[in-house]
Amino acid sequence: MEYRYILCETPAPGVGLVRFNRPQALNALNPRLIAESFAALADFDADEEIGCLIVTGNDRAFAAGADIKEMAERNAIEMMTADDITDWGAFEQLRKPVIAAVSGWALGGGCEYAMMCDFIVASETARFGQPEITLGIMPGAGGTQRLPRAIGSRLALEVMLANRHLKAPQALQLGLVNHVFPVETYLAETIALAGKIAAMPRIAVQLIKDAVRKTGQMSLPDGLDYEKKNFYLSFDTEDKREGMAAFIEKRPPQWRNR
Ligand code: DAK
Repeated sequence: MEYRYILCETPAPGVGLVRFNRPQALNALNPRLIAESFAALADFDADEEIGCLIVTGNDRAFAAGADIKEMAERNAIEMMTADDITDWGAFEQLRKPVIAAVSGWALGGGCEYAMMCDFIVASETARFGQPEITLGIMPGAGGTQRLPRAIGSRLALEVMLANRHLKAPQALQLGLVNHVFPVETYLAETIALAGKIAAMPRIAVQLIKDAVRKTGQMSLPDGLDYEKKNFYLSFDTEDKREGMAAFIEKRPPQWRNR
């Protein structure tokens, strides 16, 4: 696939970075941009050299939502049948961790995209919001489900009903984002963090991500069962043997990702 609205790079060993690149429209998410970003993430996910993924925008905007100009003339059936903000569920299939590096606007579908990622690193200028109500619609890519789970339903409702924006410091306090850094360094910090994750034994990384993502989908007993199966699986890796041998022999482990 040739990319028009995204850029891809590997800014550090093991790190695959996808950058939204429609700066003149504050990275408004049109169907092609979404499809391109999912395709690029899937490619990095399948790439043996890559251990951790980053999605970012630019300093002014992560993404100011789905493209309003493209949605303006659409009715319900057209939205439903166009299959155009493709299958956001495809994101769930990614096995490797995905970090959103967010600066500036993360509104509507932009906020939802960031929340789909495994976690978020923000710049001091990041602003999160779900302003769909001001357009006469409602969030449709996970906002009503993921935001309440992240910050509680009372505040999430105010964000969605009164178009309240969450600035970076509050997002940090609420646990919506993991870190806030100055705008000059947030991306470098995210890349460093992604590099650290990419240097961990990859099968264990994926088993952990897989188990944690089940938390919202299973009861605690089922989740504990699921965790235990992944835990036992991790004992069948070469990295388990290497990690424990390295500890006992007091030397750094040499991961083989097998
Ligand atoms: N769509 C299209 N263009 C956008 C845009 C958007 N969401 N946001 C900004 N732009 C464009 C502006 O039109 C402007 O273009 P020109 O007029 O220069 O051609 C350019 O980006 C710069 O924007 P502003 O001039 O407005 O910049 P300001 O700094 O003054 O304001 C702002 C920044 C972020 C406060 C403002 O641009 C704004 O309010 N933007 C709209 C935010 C918004 O309402 N977002 C929610 C969109 S609805 C789906 C699931 C989910 C969704 C869709 C489908 N399915 C399951 C199929 C999601 C829906 C949404 O996200």
